[in-house]
Amino acid sequence: MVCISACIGTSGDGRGTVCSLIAKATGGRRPTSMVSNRIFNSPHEIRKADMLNRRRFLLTLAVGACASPLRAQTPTRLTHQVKITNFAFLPALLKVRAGDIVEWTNQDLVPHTATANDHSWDTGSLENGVTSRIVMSAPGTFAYRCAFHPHMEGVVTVEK
Ligand SMILES: [Cu+2]
Repeated sequence: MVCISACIGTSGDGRGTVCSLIAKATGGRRPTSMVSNRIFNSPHEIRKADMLNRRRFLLTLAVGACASPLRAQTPTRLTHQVKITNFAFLPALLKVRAGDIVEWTNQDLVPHTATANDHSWDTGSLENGVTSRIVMSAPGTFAYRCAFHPHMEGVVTVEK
């Protein structure tokens, strides 16, 4: 339904980008030429035919716009999992895309953290079995460690 509303505003002249694309896809038919050349007996009949055509047009619009590649380009946000086990981050090196989520789960009996060395993010103290999620919105290379056990190190690389 979002697909329809994006185009209704310009359906009058058919000059909107999406509208003209759809007009081409539907054989050049535009909303303005929706009432065909047949003779109508009353204004009521014209209105009825117009509405039917309009409905058919919107249906075409919805199907066409929703199936367009524009929709497929929507980036997908991925979730990456890092286990904290035996005083180590697994995997220690992680490559993600900006907007992705990294999830740390502590499987050790003692608490750990995943704390960026530049302090741009921090899971805080994670008890055994606890998971913390961080959205990696800023691109860059982030070395991190456990605040309690600094020898525990990892790197998250965030690509644009
Ligand atoms: Cu630790």
